[in-house]
Amino acid sequence: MDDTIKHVASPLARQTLLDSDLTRPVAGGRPIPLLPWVQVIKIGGRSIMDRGHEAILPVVAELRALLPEHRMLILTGAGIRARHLYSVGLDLGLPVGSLQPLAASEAGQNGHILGCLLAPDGVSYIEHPTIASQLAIHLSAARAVVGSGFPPYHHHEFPNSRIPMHRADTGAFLIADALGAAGLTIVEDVDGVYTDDPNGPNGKKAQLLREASLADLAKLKGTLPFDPALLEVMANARHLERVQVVNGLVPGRLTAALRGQHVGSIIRAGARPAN
Ligand code: GWN
Ligand code: ATP
Repeated sequence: MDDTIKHVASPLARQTLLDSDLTRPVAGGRPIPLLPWVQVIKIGGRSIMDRGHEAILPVVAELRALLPEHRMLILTGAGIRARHLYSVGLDLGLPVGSLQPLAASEAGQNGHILGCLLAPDGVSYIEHPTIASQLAIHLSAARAVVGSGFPPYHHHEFPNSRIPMHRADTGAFLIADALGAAGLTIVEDVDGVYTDDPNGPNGKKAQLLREASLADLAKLKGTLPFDPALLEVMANARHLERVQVVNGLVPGRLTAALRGQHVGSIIRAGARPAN
């Protein structure tokens, strides 16, 4: 009898995937950028959307004016409704994996609102599965789309804390880096990242960091204006070398940031080849 067993030649076939010395020759190349022309913009849930028309309409006007210049994936954060949900859910003892999708749906609601306002310009809200597999065709048909910034971890959310650690800032970075996007701009209600919360008790002493590395931010003792998990995913970036945090309440800042100007805080990410 001939040997009918088929052998599939693979450099990884006989090796543990945990040994980076063995995987590096195969996995060490930089991945291809899928959509190198797309600009990803994260609009704050609490900092912009919760403020209603006074904050939202000028941002919508800027996004509208940017359409001829850029193709954009606009992602929204969750805001105050998610915070209320966390407090009710935690009081009831819900696990983090149940809170994650509930909070994510609030980010989606804010995206639906923004999508409605930009609908006359051909912009629609598109669903997570559509972002995952049909983003290119949608961005070929329209200059921009809106989506939820939350990553869909659902019940797979890491149980490192009772509050979901992967929120809209982290989700926006994960998708922007996975796509090899042209940039990520995080739109908030402050001029950038300060040495301490400018609206907190020590706010008067807080200084704006025009530029910061991940190591600089790790040294800060206070809070940050984005999910702490963002720092961890930025340290493992494959494409994005920087993120800019800008004040969306000041007209023109978002536009300037997308034109490559330094108008907020630039945080340098750790893009490096895969291993
Ligand atoms: O519902 O606003 O997508 O784009 O993380 O999952 O919790 O879902 O569990 O395509 O798949 O609420 O229903 O909801 O925000 O996430 O979407 O209207 O399965 O378009 O059905 O990955 O929008 O929603 O909340 O983003 O962030 O139906 Mo919503 Mo969100 Mo819609 Mo989406 Mo989650 Mo879907 Mo999903 Mo769920
Ligand atoms: P979400 O999208 O999750 O709803 P958001 O991105 O809209 O949230 P916040 O999470 O409220 O916004 O973050 C912005 C706020 O963070 C600012 O209004 C500011 O008061 C606060 N903040 C805390 N620490 C800092 C810091 N070091 N530098 C700047 N702002 C900070």
